[in-house]
Formats: sequence, structure tokens, C-alpha cells
Amino acid sequence: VPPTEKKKGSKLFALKTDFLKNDEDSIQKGILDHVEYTLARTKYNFDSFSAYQGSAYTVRDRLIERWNETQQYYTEKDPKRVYYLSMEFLMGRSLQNAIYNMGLKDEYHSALLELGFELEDLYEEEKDAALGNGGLGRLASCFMDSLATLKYPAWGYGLRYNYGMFEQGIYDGYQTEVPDYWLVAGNPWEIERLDVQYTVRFYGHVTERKSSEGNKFDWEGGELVQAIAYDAPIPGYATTNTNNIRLWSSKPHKEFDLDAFNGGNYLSAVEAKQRSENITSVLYPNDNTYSGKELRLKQQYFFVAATLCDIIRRFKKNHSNWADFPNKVAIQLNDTHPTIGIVELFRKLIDEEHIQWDEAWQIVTKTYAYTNHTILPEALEMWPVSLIENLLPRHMQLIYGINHRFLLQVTQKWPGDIGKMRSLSIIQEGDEKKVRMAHLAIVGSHCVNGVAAMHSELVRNAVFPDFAALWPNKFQNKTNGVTPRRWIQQANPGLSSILNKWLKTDKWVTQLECVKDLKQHINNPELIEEWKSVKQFNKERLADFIHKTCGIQVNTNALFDVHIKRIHEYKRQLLNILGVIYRYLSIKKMSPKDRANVVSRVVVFAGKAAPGYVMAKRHIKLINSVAEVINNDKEVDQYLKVVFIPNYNVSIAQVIVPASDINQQISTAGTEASGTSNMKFTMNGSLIIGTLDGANVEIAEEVGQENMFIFGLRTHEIAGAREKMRQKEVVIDSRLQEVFLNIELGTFGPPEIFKPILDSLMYNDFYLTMQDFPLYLDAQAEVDALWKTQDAWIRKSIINTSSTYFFSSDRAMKEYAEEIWNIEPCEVETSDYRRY
Ligand code: 73E
Repeated sequence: VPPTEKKKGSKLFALKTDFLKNDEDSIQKGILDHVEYTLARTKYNFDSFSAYQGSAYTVRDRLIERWNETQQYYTEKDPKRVYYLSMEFLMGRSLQNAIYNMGLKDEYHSALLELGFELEDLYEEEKDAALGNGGLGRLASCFMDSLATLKYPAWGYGLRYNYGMFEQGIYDGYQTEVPDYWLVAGNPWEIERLDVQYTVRFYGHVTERKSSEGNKFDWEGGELVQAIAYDAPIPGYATTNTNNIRLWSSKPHKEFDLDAFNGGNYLSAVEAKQRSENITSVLYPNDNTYSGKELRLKQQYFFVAATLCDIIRRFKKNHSNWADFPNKVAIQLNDTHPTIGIVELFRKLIDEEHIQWDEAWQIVTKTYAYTNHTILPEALEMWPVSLIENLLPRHMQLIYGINHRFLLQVTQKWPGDIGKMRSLSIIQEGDEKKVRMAHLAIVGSHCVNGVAAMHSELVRNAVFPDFAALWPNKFQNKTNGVTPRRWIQQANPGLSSILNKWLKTDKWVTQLECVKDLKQHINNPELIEEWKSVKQFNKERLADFIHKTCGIQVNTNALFDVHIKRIHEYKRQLLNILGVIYRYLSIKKMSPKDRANVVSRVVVFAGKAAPGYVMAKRHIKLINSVAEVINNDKEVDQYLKVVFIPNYNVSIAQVIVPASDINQQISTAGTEASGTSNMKFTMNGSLIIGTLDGANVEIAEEVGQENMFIFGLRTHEIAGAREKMRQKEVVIDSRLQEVFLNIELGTFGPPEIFKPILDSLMYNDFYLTMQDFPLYLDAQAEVDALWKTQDAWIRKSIINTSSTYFFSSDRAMKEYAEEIWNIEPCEVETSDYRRY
């Protein structure tokens, strides 16, 4: 080595520990540099949005350092990694999260103050990243936060949609949808990786070639599309470990169809190219429903094809023996959406790596695990065979082969039982043959899990009992969780201070089991006073937000009753609004003396309906029409307000959840797989009024039913109740009849608008709203009664918060890591992560 080279190397080595500094001056200089050199604006005069951007870029710089260090460390140590494959990541905002997780809140706060900005105001400048519909997408993001915090070597993979979840407007009470082109102002949180690109094929044909080691299959022709990687660094809390979410964006492939060009069809050739960019254009806005569109299947395949190229490339850097693959790689399927990835890995092993069928299948099933999130029949994915045959001809051949061998196993277990074959088959026979993606996912995975204890029971015993009989050890439960960083520490600073003070530590941020110690102080009047005032502060913050967004003034001494989630018949926002109507009619009829005993309420709704879900949109209209009448009725002014907050998203949830006194989790028993907002509310000391459904059951076990308002039909009673309804044996509660009558008489606007809603109840009340109605009113009466004894209420609120350890996504991720993935933490060896 020539001396000059040596010298160069040593300088590089010295620079290796030369990280960005986190003192105020360094942060300020970073912000000003980015305003000037990244945004190309003058650093002597810039607005809040530029200040946000400049700050975001300085945070990004620090994230990149940690990201590089972490990934280099993982490469060196080569631990087994987990890849979380999800078509949705509902990330929300990133600035506050990154600053808190890196432990730089105070530094950024004072650095910005001297530049003339409040850090907290800058958070508001950021647009939410809404690449998801609801619970399933937000769960993926909470899991990513916990994986990084627990130092697990994990990557998320997903799609970089140009249009995220639509923006909801409310006009004349109706939902409108505006496309969410969230990247207009740029996205400081992503790193474009033009050096990471893969080619993905669609359509084409399969040719069989004779060869000495058996026949080979070549998938050729068709259309080629490029996948480009975009990375979002995910900082763990109080650690250098920084994981990654890699999102794929589709771009035209460079290969150009010369025939079309020479034929003088230049413009149409360009158009054909442009179409490939459509693949990652838009997030499908359906929660809990399957839409059998070809473009959606294209998204799914594009996603897994690029992802597997990437995973395999990384594996091959260190390994040449394919038998090691499942020892180094675990892949988790977030619902069936990425299930075609099972077939894609199998295809690569067989057609590209020339591994024998049985060995290849072993590798596949040891690698994959599948999480089921819903048992609603309308959400189960079943792609027509004809569609797959056309789009992915080789995959369809392999699915038939996989199914053939699987059915041999079925006949071994149940010889001659055609019924079992038919019900278990991956292919559903009929006029149109279909591929049951859930069956494919179960057959191709070593583990299948549900997302709450009750849901996992239903998955095992009600939905897939024959699979469970065939493979009893494959089925597990992994109750969902949410991250206390975002949902307590960031969303509720007042509560965080209380926890820090009374627990004498902030360890709860990563060890939520600490919060149980709060129970010792349950009767301490000082704690009760502090608890009240924090709730009051949060309610005032929400009241300001409501005033700003809806123009409605609400009384912050009222009970805040909150129902926020996707609008869906099974979630029964209808039950809530019918109850509100009853409450309104009751107040109207009361004497002034009786009114003095009425508990004032602010009923808050928020949530989006899928654009094509006509009934759900009608429910939104009903809620808004009822709100309009009630909010303009002077007589009930002090007692009742109804608010529909438009465009519900993660950042709005962060304002609503800490301000709620009760929250509604009132799905028909057996329909909500888990629910996750129930966990966020409980952490924030809001009491649940709810059915024994999903994770509510486990929350009741931890918190105690006496500290919640549980009502309604149980899961095992649902079938009987439906039968009763079909037999027309249901007697409609007289209070509900009065509500119906008022809707029909036009109290809330032209009755014909709401006729389809009432008809749906009268002719087929599938979600049993009418049978649960009286029980719901009773539960609401209990709420009112308890509210009148404020100290008793506050104690229950404290008990709720202090019983939430189990619902931390840290607990969930530990369970997945130990019981499904078999991975271990891999802590980056480094100096203090804050690096002064
Ligand atoms: O109960 C929730 C659950 O808490 C469930 O409805 C939701 O997943 C949450 C997280 O486990 C869910 N979303 C979907 N299926 N289940 C879904 C289905 C198709 C498209 C988009 C989302």
C-alpha cells in the first residue's frame, strides 16, 4: 500500500466516529444550512413551513447516521432478520416521533426558540403519511416502532402510493373524497434509492423445456415494470438501532417496444409505458373488504416480487446454502394481501435456483407466517383463477401443483372424504374458479395467528376448523398492541408528566409494566386532582380543534363520548347515533327540574367510509343531520352536542384520544377481530363502553369489568339472535320505536334519505343493532350515573391506565419474535445514542 493511500485510509477511519453534534448551535446551524442549501431559500427570512422542513432535514441527517450504523452492524453480525410485509403502513407524522425517540426534544425546542419558532407549532406543519386504511395499517407502524425500540433486526416492506388515504370532506352532511397527493411538498422522511431497482414481470407465457434434470419452465414475454426503493428510517426509542421501512414505487422499464415505435406509434408506446407507473398510484381505500380488481392484484405481486429480490440479494451476500434461508429470514404476512409472495419465493427456488420441489416447499413454509385480521366474509380474498392465469401464468401452474400435493395430505388424514377436500382446497370450484388466498397462506406458512384471544379462537374453531385439525400446532394467538411512545408519551404530555412523577421514573416508556405501580396512589387526592386537570387540559385542546375545524363550541365540563374508527355497519356507529337521538328526545321531554340532573355530553364521531360503501355513507349523513338539529336546538344547548370531525387520521387521533372520557367499542360480538383504538383509549384513561368483542375481552380481564361499561349480546348468542330476527320474533324496544318514528316524521331532515337505513334494520338487521339497543341504553345510563361521582370516575380512569401493560406493542413484538420468528435482539454497539 503506497503511503499516501494509507494516510487517506486513516483519515477516513478517524472520521468514522465524527457524528453530527446535538447541541443547540449545531442543530441551529443544520436547520439554517438546510433552509439555504436544501430548500434554496434565504436563511434570514423563512416561514414556519420552511422551519419545519429545515428541522426535518436535520433530523433526517441524524437518522441516516444511525440507519447506516445499524445496517452495517447487522451486516457484520448477520443475525436472523424478520421482514414484515404489509400493503399498508399508517405512519402519520414523523418529526415529533423522531425527535422524541432520539431523545432530542429539549435540544430542538430551545434551538428553535432562538430562531423564533415553537417546536410544537412546527409539528402541525407536517402532513400525515396515510398509506393505510385503519387498524391494520396503523398496527404495522406500531409494530415497526416496537421492533426498533426492542433492537430486533427487522425491516418493513410496503408500497409507496402516490395517493394515500383520500381526504374526507363533509358537505351538506355527506362525505366527499379528495385525492391525497401527499408528496406535493416533498417528503423529507424518505431516502430515494435509485441504486436499488428490480424488474417485475406481468402477463406473458410459460414455455416448458426438456432438460436432463427434469423439465424446466421459463416465464417469458409480457410487460416489464421497474420497482424503485424508497426507505423510511424507523428510530427505536433511546437506542442507536434504527430500522427501515422500504417502500416500492413503480416506474417504466427502460426496455422499449421497438415495433410500436417503428410502426409510428410513438405516442401510444409512451402511454403504455406510463401505465406501469399506475401500479403504485393509489391506495385502495377499502377497509375490511376485498375488491377483486386486477390493478390490486398487480400491486400485490409487484410488491412481493420486488421485496423477494431484495431479501434474497441480502441473503446471498453472506450465504450460498439455501437450507440456511429459514434460519436467516422470517417473513410475516400482514393479512393475505402479500400471500402471492409464498408462490413467488417458491417459483424462484424452483425455476431460478433449480431446487427440488419438496426441498423448496420446506424452505418456503419454514420462512413464512401469516396473520389473519378479519373473519368478515366480504374481506376474504379470492382471486379468479382466470385473472391469475393471465397476469401470472407460472404462479397459477405452481398453485395447482401446491394444491395437488396438499390435497394428497388431506386424503391421507380423511380418506375418501370429498367434502373435506372441497372445503380445504386452495381452489374453490364453481362457475368461476377462485384461489382462496387464506387457504394458500395457511398451507404455505408454518404459523397462522389471530390478533386477539377471541378472534384466534374463532379463526381456529369457526373459520378454519379442518385446517386446525390437520395442523393443530400451526395456530396461535398474538393479541395486538400499540406503541406507548406515540400514544402516551407524544400524544399526552400531561399524562406522561404524571407517570414520571408518581412512578419516579420514565422507564414506563419502554417498560409499560411499570404503570401498574400507579394503583398504589389511587386514593391520593393530589394524584386525583392532577389527573383531572390533565384531562381538562386535553379536553380544551380538543375543544379548540373542534372549534377550528367544525365551528362548533363545546362545553369542556361535559362528558366527552368518543366513537372514532372506519365507518362500517359492523362497527355500529348506527347504534350510537340512534342512542343519541333517544337521549335528545328524552331531554326535550323533561321538565326543567329533571333537566338539572342531565349529564352534559359532547358526542364525537370521526371516521371515513369506503367511497363505494353506500350504506356507510348514509350513516355519515344521518350522524351529521342529527348533529345539525341538536346543535341548533337552544333547548338542549347545555346538555348535548354532536360533532363529526372530518378527515379522521393518525394526527387527529393523537388529539382526540387523550381528551376522551368514554370511548365506544360497540361492534357486534364476533365481528371486530381485535380493535386497537380501544387499547389507546385505555392507556389514556378513557373508559370503554363496549361489547365483549375482540380485544375488549382481554381489556376487561386486565382492567376489570367493573371499570368499564360492558353490555350486549355475546358471541355465542349471535347465531340464536339472528335466527330470532329471521323468525320475526324480535320485539322492537318502545324507545327505539320512538326514535324510528321521529326519523320517519322528518325531525332530522327528509325521511326518504334515511329510509334505506331503517329498511335495512327492519328487513335484515344482520348486525343486531335492534336487539342490542336496550342493553346499550342501560349501559349509557350507568355511564351517566358514574359521571356524577367524579372521584369514583377518576379512580376508574386511573385503573384503566395502570392496567395497560399487556396492550403495548412491545409485548406483542416480543411474543412474535420468540414464538413465531425465532429472532433475537441485536443491539448496535455504540457510544451514547444522543452523542454529545
Ligand atoms: O379489528 C381490526 C384489527 O384491530 C381489524 O378489523 C383490522 O385489523 C386490525 C389490526 O389487527 C382489519 N383491517 C382489515 N382486516 N382487518 C383490512 C382488510 C382488507 C383491506 C384493508 C384492511
